[in-house]
Amino acid sequence: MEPGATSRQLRHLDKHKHRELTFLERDFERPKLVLAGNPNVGKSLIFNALSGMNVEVSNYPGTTVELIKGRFNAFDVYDTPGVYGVSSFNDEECVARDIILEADCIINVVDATHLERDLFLTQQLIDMGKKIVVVLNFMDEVKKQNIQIDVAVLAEFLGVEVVPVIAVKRTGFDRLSAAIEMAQEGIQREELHSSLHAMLRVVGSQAEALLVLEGDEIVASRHGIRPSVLRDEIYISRRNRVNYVVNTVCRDDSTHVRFSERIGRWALKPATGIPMLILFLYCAYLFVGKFTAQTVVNFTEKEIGVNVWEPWIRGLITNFLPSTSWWSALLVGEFGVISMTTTYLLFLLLPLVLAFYITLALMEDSGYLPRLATMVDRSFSGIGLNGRAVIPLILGFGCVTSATITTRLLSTEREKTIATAILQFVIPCSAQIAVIAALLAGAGVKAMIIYGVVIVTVLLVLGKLLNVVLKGESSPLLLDLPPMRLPRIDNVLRKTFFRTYQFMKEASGWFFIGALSVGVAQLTGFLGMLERALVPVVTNWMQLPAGAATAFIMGVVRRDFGAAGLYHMALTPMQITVALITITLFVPCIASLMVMMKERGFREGFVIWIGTWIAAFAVGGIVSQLII
Ligand SMILES: Nc1nc2c(ncn2[C@@H]2O[C@H](COP(=O)(O)OP(=O)(O)OP(=O)(O)O)[C@@H](O)[C@H]2O)c(=O)[nH]1
Ligand SMILES: [Mg+2]
Repeated sequence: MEPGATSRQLRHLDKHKHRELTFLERDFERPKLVLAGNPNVGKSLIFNALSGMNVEVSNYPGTTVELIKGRFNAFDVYDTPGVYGVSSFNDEECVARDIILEADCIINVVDATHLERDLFLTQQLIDMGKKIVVVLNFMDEVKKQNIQIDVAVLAEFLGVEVVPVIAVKRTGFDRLSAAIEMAQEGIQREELHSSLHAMLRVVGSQAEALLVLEGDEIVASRHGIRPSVLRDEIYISRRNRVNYVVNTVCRDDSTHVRFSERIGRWALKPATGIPMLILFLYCAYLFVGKFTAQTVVNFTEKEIGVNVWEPWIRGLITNFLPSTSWWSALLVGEFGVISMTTTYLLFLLLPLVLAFYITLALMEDSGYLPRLATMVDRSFSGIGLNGRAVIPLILGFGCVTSATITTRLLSTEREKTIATAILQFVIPCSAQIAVIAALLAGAGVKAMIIYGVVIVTVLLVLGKLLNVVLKGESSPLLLDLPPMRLPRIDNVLRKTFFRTYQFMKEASGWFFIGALSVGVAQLTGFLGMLERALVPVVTNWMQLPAGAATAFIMGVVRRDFGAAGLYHMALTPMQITVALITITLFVPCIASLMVMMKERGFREGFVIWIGTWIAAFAVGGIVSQLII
């Protein structure tokens, strides 16, 4: 059975064969329209327009890491990860390769400002004998940069429809439907004919025949044959053909270096890049840490949550239930499922998560994030990673769960393991940061410094350790730098809205479950028992009040929930430091544990999970013995 969407559909079919069989069979037969192109060329934006869905769009290569399926007219339309060619060198390519092989029609999205780079894939798709439509995107940039492209001649050279569009403005999309109807095989190069025909007889499909000729081991092994050694020869002649086409149809009249390009270069050089990074972090701190976490949250949490919402809902509930009853304790008591959870979710977490995602979207869409990756690349090699890892690690400060998924954009399993472990051990998520920042601000500068030093030390030791223990070494950074652009407000807002919505949706359930279980545990006396069991560790070893055990137990459900539990305890600044270090290093929330198990497998996920328990209590205790 072929991997990719088909096998998933078949599995699905298998699982549900008792019901909806006919519906699924029809579903299975729908023709496949596949969006394919280099990374960061606007595939997902076009996919959203066609399917009416809302997949993530960002100004960095590697935004899409798996297949996404939607509907467009009579087609199943697929968004794919960006690739420079159809081959099997990395995970993204394998995902894209299989769906491209199965495609009935391909929309090849091309960045018109990078024709030389992008048409290589176009020509390969044509050589594969696929029906394609070329979508020439970024025509706004083409105009701005004074590049002249003769679209009609390009279409003639390729032998397929070429549709110029500006995906961000949805200009040119009206021609797309008609072009898809007229999709056809392009002009294949004659020099390939004889070898292709010979291979075609063996493997039965022209597309696969080409890949075998190009030395694709996976496709060759599917047919039980050895891959050919013609790759270099085919690549060179394809490159020559593309250069010839581009030289004929395209004239680049741009003379001056644009300001955005200059900023892009400054961001890369340490002399200018480091001050830019500091300025950026300072602005982010002003916006997230000061304006949102203090001004906004003070208002929403205290004025709305504690002063208005909680008394109101408590009054309402106690109208129906006596205030001393079990029910009212569960609903509006200390860990009230309705009172405390709602205040915490809506009036504390929501503004912070919104602010964080706005900052992140601005970073992504401006093209700054990959530049940051390039700049920090060297310092990451010591912990077995390359600069690419800055993307999941920074995303982790938003939500460790979704960041764990983006570790897929790292090239090797080894790097994915290291980055996942770092995320789960040391990176606090946005909700947790808020509580940590507020508590540390109250505890003073010494507490902040100790906290920072300990966490960074654990990060470095963990990275170094894994770098030594795991076989292999860090791979070089291969990142195509997107141009710096002014972020589009509509995309920033759309992304922020959807991510925040997803986050809140995912978080709320766990918060309610957490509050409910803690509430029940408290009422049944189970909490007291657990606390007593943890007390020797918490009081003797970590020198914290016995109540901190409750916070740690809540942290098993959600780390930030645990941190929030420390909020109302009477702790000395050094106790706060120890408690925060422990809760930061402590087990990830259940949602991210699930995602980690899914991404890294049960065994590895479980080892990391147990590791966080040990590290949290060991490091917390050692620090406590040293400073309290
Ligand atoms: N100026 C301009 N920007 C565009 C255009 N089309 C896409 N973009 C921007 O290009 C970036 C990449 O868009 P995506 O849709 O995420 O690209 P993708 O091909 O799906 O990228 P990967 O999933 O990483 O392969 C985003 O910042 C878009 O806003 C366009 O026509 N003009
Ligand atoms: Mg994409």
